[in-house]
Amino acid sequence: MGYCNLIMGVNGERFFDFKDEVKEALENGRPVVALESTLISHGFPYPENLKVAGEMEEIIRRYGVVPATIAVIKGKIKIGLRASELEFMATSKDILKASRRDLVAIVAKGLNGATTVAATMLVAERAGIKVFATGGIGGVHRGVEKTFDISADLQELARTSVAVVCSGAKAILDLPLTLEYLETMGVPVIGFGSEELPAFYCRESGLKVDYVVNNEKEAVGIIRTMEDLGLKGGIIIANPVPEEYSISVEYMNEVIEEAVRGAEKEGVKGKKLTPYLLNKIKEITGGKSLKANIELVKDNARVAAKIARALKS
Ligand code: PSU
Ligand code: MN
Repeated sequence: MGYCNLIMGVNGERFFDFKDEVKEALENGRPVVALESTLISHGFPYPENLKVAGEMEEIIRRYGVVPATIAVIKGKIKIGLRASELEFMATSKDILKASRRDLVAIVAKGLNGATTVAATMLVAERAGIKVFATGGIGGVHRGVEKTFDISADLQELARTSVAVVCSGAKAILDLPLTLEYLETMGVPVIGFGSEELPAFYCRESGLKVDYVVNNEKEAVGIIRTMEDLGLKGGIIIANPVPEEYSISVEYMNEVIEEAVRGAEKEGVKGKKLTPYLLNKIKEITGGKSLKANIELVKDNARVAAKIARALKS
């Protein structure tokens, strides 16, 4: 019986491909941080996507932690991407967006999928990875009363035990409704040195988080308590974008409203909506949003690495 069977349960092994360094780290109880691939394939443009993906991994390594970027390539669930695979995810036009509901078909049909927060969480949990860094989670979309568009990330957070370090939910969402949904689902929302839920490009949103931790040790206290109480489900560790890259809420709201109007006019919806809006916002802000996005994901990688390391000590 191979390594995967031990941690994956029965019959899963043939679907997984662990990068050597990740496998070794997991076997030896060394800290690992999971990273998603939707932000590489659909979130950032090329070549920034490849650069950021590499930088996130490098930052994590600096803390003695092993990065495991998760994706599906030709039907194999990759836990840790090799350089050529990272490049493939950053450049190929042939990559589907893989959330929970897509994962099974993409694997069964041997296709390529970039994993969202939801899919990355579920794969990370299977692999025994407890900390995951990303930009922003999905959530309740503006105009939900007409579209019913609520990201599967929120349901995943309710049931999958991984701590997600992020800069809140994407600013394009309805943040008050996203918080309400998370409350209903029982997901702890913890500010990392911040009393407010960050709004992705902005440090502030005007919405309070439930609780604050001031460092990685306190974050570990929350994660361990949840585990020891036998409570299943994710935890949101909300880390605001570094001050110097933060964009003002007022300006960002105008930009987002313009982008949302564009999507309505062009009839963009469903899984195409998030990439469309992010791209539109980048255009309107003349790249300022892109810079903020890059810096916030890097900072989240840093915080996640510190938490993963502290979890092992
Ligand atoms: N944040 C970004 N870029 C992205 C995403 C988030 O800056 O591409 C992705 C994440 O992978 C998240 C997904 O899980 O968007 C949510 O998509 P949806 O709303 O379709 O569930
Ligand atoms: Mn959606």
